[in-house]
Amino acid sequence: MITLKGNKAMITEHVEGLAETFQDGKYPHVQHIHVKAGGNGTCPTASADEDGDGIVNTPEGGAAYGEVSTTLTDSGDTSAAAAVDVEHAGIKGGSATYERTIDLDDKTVDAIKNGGASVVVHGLNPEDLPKDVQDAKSPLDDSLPQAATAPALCGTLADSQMGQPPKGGPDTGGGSTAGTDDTVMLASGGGILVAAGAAFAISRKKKTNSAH
Ligand SMILES: [Cu+2]
Repeated sequence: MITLKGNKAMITEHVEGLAETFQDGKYPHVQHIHVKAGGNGTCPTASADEDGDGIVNTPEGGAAYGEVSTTLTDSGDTSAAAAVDVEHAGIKGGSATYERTIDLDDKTVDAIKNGGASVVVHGLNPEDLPKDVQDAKSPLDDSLPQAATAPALCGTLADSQMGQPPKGGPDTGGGSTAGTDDTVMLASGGGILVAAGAAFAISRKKKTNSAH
């Protein structure tokens, strides 16, 4: 949930069920607000897997959710320049609560109001992936494995009345498809706009397990 007052955004987020560990530490899940030019941000479904390797990687997902506009880091830089800063990843480990108040640029604020903004949490568990997919480098940063930057959760933000969470909730079963039909679109007064979205796991092409 993001509460907007002008360009100030109070972000509260809870995630669970993501990959827990990476090497010896907590898995760094980078996360962003993505902005789709022209609005109509959505979350990719498994059909976005153009190269057929079994996962939706970040460029493949971009057709649905657009480019990184804001990086939801744990501290410091929140610009797109910090997109793959795993050291300051906003989510560390499989379950976490993220709370931070940051300033957004005008483009991002407009996109949130216009339905063009989605929150994407990245980082799949390599052990869930086929060997060749495990070994592939990230298309964003070849010092990182592809799994680290592939999207794991995605939710499109929509206007929501104060205190009204989106209807429904994340599918607790494996292999759910991305969707935005759980959001509510209601005007709110007083200059505060609450944008909320429940994120859905981006399913693997083959529903062999709960990929997150
Ligand atoms: Cu992202």
